[in-house]
Amino acid sequence: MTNKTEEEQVINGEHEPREDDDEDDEEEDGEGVASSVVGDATAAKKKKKKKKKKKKKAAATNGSLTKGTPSKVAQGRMLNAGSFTDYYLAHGQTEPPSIPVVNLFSASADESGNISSDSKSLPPFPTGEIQPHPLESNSHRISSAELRAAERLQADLYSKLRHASEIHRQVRHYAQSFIQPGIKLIDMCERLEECNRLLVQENGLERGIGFPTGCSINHVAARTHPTAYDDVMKVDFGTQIDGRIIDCAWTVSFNPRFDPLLEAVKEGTNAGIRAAGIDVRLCDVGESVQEVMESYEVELDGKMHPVKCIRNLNGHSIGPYNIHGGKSVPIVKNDDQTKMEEGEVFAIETFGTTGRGYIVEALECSHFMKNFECPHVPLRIPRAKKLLGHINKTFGTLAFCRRWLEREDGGSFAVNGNTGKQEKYMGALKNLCDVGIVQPYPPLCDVKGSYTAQYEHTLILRPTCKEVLSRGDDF
Ligand code: HZT
Ligand code: MN
Ligand code: MN
Repeated sequence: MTNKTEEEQVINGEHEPREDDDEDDEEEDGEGVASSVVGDATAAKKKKKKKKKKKKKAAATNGSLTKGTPSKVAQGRMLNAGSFTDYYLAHGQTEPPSIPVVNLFSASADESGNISSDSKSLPPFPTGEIQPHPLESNSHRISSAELRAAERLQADLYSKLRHASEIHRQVRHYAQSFIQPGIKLIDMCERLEECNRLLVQENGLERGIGFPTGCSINHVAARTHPTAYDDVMKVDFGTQIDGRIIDCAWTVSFNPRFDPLLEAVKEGTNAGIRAAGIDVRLCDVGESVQEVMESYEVELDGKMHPVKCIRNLNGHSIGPYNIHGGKSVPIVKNDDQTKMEEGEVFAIETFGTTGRGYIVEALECSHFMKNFECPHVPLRIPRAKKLLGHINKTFGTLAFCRRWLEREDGGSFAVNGNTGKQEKYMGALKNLCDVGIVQPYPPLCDVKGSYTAQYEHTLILRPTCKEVLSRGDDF
């Protein structure tokens, strides 16, 4: 595992993605492979004959369980002119959005089922999409009065997750209205994050942005920052209320030639969501994703490309203030027998590619996060001590990026006012990474010239059902 700050990566010339990677050398490519991804358990089985499958160029969208119907919905260009107006009107929001979502909805019932008196007039935060737990052994759950009673004790948790989800939907609706060909990506991220801060009523660790906005182009699958405009862009952002993080992402493209790629990945994610549930083995989720996603192909410049799952990327469980709660959800067939459990929150995210289906860490690193199980290391270097103090109070164990450190508020106005800006912090950041307190999360790249897409939703495995918290009418 590489554990280098961006300074080192530039010195070592690792800021350029490798171009010599190909199908033949990929398995021994240990160096530069993300530490945050599962090992390639499929390597051995990979060579077995591929099931002959009918490839689809397009199929049903919008989470429909029916497959095989050609889609008439343009992928990645989700809004028609004026459509966001209707969405906001329906929810009492302004256009552009300006009202904190807490003023439009209320926390719903408490554990006794009572609505608190100060919020009688407001509807509860909208519930996500409800799906039954998939296994036969759990079919009783959906109608169990006992389990429903157990859920009432979790009303406060669900309310926070739904609150964060509604903010995510409104922020992304706004983003979808202003993302246009030619937009400067740095402006896109800042507008999106500004809206996120406003609707969540940013208040330091209590409420805020969940992690830095990912804005990753073409062969770069995740975690990059805006640098240039091109064709297939993944937008990945989060919102957190009291440490309860909603992690949700979609893909934007303006050229319809990429529609089959986007649809393959959207349906791959939907297949993963359908497969998820209490007692379900993680390997079975991966297999469901792969089955659906790899049934698609995409034609680019007269050449057919099979859509491949990026096999060393995965979804993950989410804990309070912990974006990676400990379990990884594979997106290919593998042998992980670990089961999903009642009460767990998962980000189901899948990535598809026209490339080799395997990513490496490359390019300059902009995303960082404290190790959740952080070693206690006495720091002697004053700058490192000061930066760690800033990170602790501003982000805690939430992810952050260099762009936030360089803001006047250092990442949170509520915490730092206008005097949070970090100066000459690079050496200190490298020091914190070297001693293992902070982990760098460099961009994840497939081969140059390839195109990758991503869709991601956050769900919770409630006792009676699975709730797809971040589901919207967009994806
Ligand atoms: C890490 C650092 C961040 C978590 C997934 C992810 C964006 O790739 C399975 C285990 C933000 C998030 C994360 F700055 N990662 N979801 N959305 N990134 S991850 C991962 O590190 S996948 C861990
Ligand atoms: Mn994400
Ligand atoms: Mn995620």
